[in-house]
Amino acid sequence: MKAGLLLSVFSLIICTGTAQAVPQTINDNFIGGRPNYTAGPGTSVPANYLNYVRDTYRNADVIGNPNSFNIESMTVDFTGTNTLSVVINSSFFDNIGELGVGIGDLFISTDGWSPVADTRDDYAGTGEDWEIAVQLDSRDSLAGALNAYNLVAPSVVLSSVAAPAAGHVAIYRGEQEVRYNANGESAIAGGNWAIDTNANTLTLNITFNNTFEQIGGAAWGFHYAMTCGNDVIEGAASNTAVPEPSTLLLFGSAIIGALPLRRKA
Ligand SMILES: [Ca+2]
Ligand SMILES: [Ca+2]
Ligand SMILES: [Ca+2]
Ligand SMILES: [Ca+2]
Repeated sequence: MKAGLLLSVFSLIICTGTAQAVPQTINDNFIGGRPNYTAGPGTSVPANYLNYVRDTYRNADVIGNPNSFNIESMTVDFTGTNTLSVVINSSFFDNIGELGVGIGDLFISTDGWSPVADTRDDYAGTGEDWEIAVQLDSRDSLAGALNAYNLVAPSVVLSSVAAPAAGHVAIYRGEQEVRYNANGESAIAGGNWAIDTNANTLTLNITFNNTFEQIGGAAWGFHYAMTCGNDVIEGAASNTAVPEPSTLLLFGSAIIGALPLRRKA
């Protein structure tokens, strides 16, 4: 007896079981509170002008020209157990220095992100507390080193603008965390940053001394604004690595040929 020929072909593909970091994009849905103004020298403003400014700009995601100040998004990528890259997309990165406005530092929460439900009421005194500040060096250039610190309140710089010319008023979003000037704190992370004026991005590469697990929970929060706070972005990202699809088996069976059974008498 000769059995029919049955040829079964199967292939086996085994993916590595290592976890894979997935970049997480935070879109700018955060407005932030406390529009404010600075009057030029000798400029008088009507009584209750601050209330007028706050009412007028309460719904404004961007105060001023969006082509100069709009922040679009932030992409957070936990690329290892202690390395993190953050890319911020903003038209501002092609307009640095306009009206005296400079690039900001990055603020991180290591225990989640809980903004005021109506973010129009969220400013430095409300919403999430930031545990870590990432301070850029050489802020007047387009690239440099950076250090991160466990945040202490006195080192936080809030949003402001330079006084405009006499007879003018500059409106901005006040009371937002924009920079950090460490004063003797020990760095908990180092790294580098760079602006790309074609892509309109600021990229921060941050390497922590300890692992994310040692530093905080799985859910983190992020906050960024230029020094005037004219647009502010906040959002959440998880440092829990996403496991790749577990061992993946692919069976491809192919019957190459089957001959009819023949029996000997
Ligand atoms: Ca925006
Ligand atoms: Ca926090
Ligand atoms: Ca806040
Ligand atoms: Ca915003």
